[in-house]
Amino acid sequence: MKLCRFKTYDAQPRIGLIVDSDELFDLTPAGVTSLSTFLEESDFLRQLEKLAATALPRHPLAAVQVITPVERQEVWAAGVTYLRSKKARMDESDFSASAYDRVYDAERPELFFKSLPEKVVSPDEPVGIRKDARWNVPEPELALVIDSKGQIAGYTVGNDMSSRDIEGENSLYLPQAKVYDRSCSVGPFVTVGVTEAEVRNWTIKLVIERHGQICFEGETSPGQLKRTFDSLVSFLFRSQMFPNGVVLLTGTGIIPSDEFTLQPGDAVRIHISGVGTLANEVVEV
Ligand code: DO4
Ligand code: MG
Repeated sequence: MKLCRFKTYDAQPRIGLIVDSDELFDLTPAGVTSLSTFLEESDFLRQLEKLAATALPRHPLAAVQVITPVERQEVWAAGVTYLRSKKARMDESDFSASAYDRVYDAERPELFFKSLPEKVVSPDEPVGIRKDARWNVPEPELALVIDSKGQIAGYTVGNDMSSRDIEGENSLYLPQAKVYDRSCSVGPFVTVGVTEAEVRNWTIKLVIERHGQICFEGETSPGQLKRTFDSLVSFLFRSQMFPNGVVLLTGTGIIPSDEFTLQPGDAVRIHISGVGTLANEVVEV
């Protein structure tokens, strides 16, 4: 089952249950007004089954604006969780190569703060590349939607936009390479009621179009992720509370070749087979 946040003419965010690929049920009249609060409830899956059999208003998906499922959660990210990412970081940086090599094998993962909730970019809104960077890429990542108790409630799509030249120059510049205006997009749907084993069989695809032509495409699978989801979550929750829950991007396994950099106007599409497609155009910020 998939959930989303959406807006109609009244511009108030509403909560939707995706019925099929074309339509959603509006859960708001049934009292579901906050996605993260609903996902805190231990029996939310049972409630969803009942709600799916209730007469609720339906909307064609094409007639609503789907917005990011992130409400009040911080967004964090894991790095160097795929072999492809370790290789790319070591290639881009003489300075920090051994740090990336070590963290890939270490017990403690790399975890970094990515975005305040209010700065998260919704599907179909522009993501940013920094004016002062010359080597920019999207990072297509499976995102875990985690409740305040540290339980994984669902899965969505994240884009960890990154400036590789800034990151490669000095690892102390990582926050500037990763955190700037429009650097994090999350959505469109949250898939619930699936196991980690099922999610590991999904595919993640990245397609970048420039002037209507595909200029990069790549594919991986969460099955290639070196760490378990629970181990990432348990490190994130060590000595830290998330009263509103948290969204964790789990790292990228798709990195364009070193000659590639994004340009303003590029269209980025990240498709995760069990969730849907997160699409954003690129602007300079
Ligand atoms: O330190 C580098 C961050 C790597 C990252 O964001 C990733 O592997 O996805
Ligand atoms: Mg990343």
